[in-house]
Amino acid sequence: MDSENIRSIKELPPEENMQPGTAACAGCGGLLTLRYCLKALGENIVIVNAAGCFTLLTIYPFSPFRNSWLYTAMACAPAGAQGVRDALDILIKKGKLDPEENLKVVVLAGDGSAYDMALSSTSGAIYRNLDFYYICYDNEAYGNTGFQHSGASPFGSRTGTTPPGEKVPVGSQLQKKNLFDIWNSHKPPYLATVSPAYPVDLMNKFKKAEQFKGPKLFISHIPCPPGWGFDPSQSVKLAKLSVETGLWPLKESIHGEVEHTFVPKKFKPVEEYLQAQERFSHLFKPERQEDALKSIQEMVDEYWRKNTLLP
Ligand SMILES: Cc1ncc(C[n+]2csc(CCOP(=O)(O)OP(=O)(O)O)c2C)c(N)n1
Ligand code: SF4
Repeated sequence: MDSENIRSIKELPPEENMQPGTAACAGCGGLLTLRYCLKALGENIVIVNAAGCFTLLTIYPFSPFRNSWLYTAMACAPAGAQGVRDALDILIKKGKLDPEENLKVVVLAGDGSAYDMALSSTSGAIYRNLDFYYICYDNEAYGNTGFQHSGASPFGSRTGTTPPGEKVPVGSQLQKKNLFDIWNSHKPPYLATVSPAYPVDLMNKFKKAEQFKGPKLFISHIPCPPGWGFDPSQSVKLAKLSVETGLWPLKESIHGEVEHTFVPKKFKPVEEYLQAQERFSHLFKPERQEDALKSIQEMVDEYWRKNTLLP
């Protein structure tokens, strides 16, 4: 990619590095994120894929990718990436691989892997300054196996293992982990949040990341129609709402210094986002759970106040 910033969606590279016709659900926000990421990364990459929904994209002998792809267990994609990176470096050093033919190493993982099972192996990879890209598509649950609660599931949500009931009407009582801050405390060269509803922001972040050697980390908040409970046609609208309500701040960090890359002029109420999904419907009916709704809004306001972007 050239170094000029992309200014509009019309300037996105026309090349597709992922072919249509995958086994992913219609309207999968993760698939859309991946499509944009692959436009940015090009085809000279090897994907190290932690078990999850995207395991199903490549089923021998079919693959939607133009690039190489390696499957690992949920906890160890960053360790797999280390092995691939080492092998490439050794081949280059021995003169058996032309540096021109070097591949970018890319981890692809869901939130169950990134926030929970692979947290320590990711921490180790960042600590060792492994030269790789990490893309976490965050649908806020263990999607592939029935949408069970993960460390990324938000307070008040219904998941496969936090069904709202008489004893716990709110659904999940836990707060989503702050993976951005956890990763950022390692001061990686480049870290960003992205969204499939903001492809220009996403592409420019990948362009910027390219200049850094070491870990380049991305977390994308991705709508999941079957897990969240909405019509697949509304996927991009929901991704946009999570940003417009302030729930998913678009930001980047360079060596630990954080900057927001987009701040909504006027924040929409969080309820607009919550009401559009079945997984939060119990907060509105049979009666409104005012305390829960208020605390979700307050959590968002507090974030932006802390970042001095709200009065
Ligand atoms: C140690 C371990 N436990 C359970 C599983 C079964 N499993 C396969 S995919 C998956 C869900 C992965 O969730 P996530 O990482 O969020 O990705 P998503 O399915 O949402 O794409 C699980 C639990 C596994 N592969 N390994
Ligand atoms: S379950 Fe959700 S994340 Fe998984 S493929 Fe379907 S839409 Fe995508």
